[in-house]
Amino acid sequence: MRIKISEVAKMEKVVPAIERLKREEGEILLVTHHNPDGDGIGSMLALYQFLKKQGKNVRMAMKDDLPQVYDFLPYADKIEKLPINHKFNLAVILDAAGMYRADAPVYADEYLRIDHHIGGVFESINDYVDPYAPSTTTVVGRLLKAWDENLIDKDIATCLYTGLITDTGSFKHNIVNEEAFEFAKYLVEKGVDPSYVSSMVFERNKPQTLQLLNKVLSTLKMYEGGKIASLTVRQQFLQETGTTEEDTEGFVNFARGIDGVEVAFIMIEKPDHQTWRISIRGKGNVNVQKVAAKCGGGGHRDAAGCRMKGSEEEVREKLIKAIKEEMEIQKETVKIN
Ligand SMILES: [Mn+2]
Repeated sequence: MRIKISEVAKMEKVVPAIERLKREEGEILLVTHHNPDGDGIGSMLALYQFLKKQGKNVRMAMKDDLPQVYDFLPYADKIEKLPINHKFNLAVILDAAGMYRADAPVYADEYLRIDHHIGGVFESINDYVDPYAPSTTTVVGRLLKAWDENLIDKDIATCLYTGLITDTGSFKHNIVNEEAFEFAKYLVEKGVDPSYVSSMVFERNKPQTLQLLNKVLSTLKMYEGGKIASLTVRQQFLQETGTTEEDTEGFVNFARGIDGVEVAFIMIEKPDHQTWRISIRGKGNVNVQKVAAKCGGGGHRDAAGCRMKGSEEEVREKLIKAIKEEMEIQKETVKIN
């Protein structure tokens, strides 16, 4: 099911999330998930600027450092580090299945979730979550438009657009719908320069990142007659090339892009040598959100992730087993239909 732009346009003007933010006279903290991406950061920065214009007392924070590719975004230098040893009146978690995804304590009287992930934690009756939205910035965009469209300027639009292109893989993923393009058009009308944003986000690789990619591509393994592809990032690769986990962003797409591959994943070894961060990508046939959920993670139909403990071989085997199970379920569903 895809949400039609006409349905969005009809969205009621009284939105609980907006009403809650309007009412808040105290201190507001905006946060996003750890290992932050363009959608989480873009959502936070856009809402921050808008709330400032509304005269609100607002701050932003996240657990990790700002990935360098987002340093061009307006007000990115204002993002603080979690945890903040202070109790806020209201804390808003953006682009995450719950406050727990901040991966650090967040102290507030009340919590609010604005997001587009499937399922997740109910933080308050004012939560605004739409799993059919192409990005959290699309959800934030709807809120800001319904609140006061005139306050959306080029800076806010640029932050919203960044989330839109990063979460949709530049309009390539299954989550892309009519609203994604309508929203992009709207943001360009507000002054966004699409070519500038794309080159800032996607074309600032360091030579070392390509050296790392070279090593990671050599770990490619194929399973199930070429339907599953895996890549591995070992700590040793990062050390040898002087890179960090952040530099592996997008690598999984090389495996996803192989002809015949239905599910691709990348396993990234953490410094403790026993924890792995896994990103799983699908092409529409297999629901990778369900695969990630089996391993304690979450995400979307075509892009999901989880964390697992164990040796490289153990973790890879568990993942392949979970993917094969989901492929079987898919086959059964096709037969019934
Ligand atoms: Mn997102």
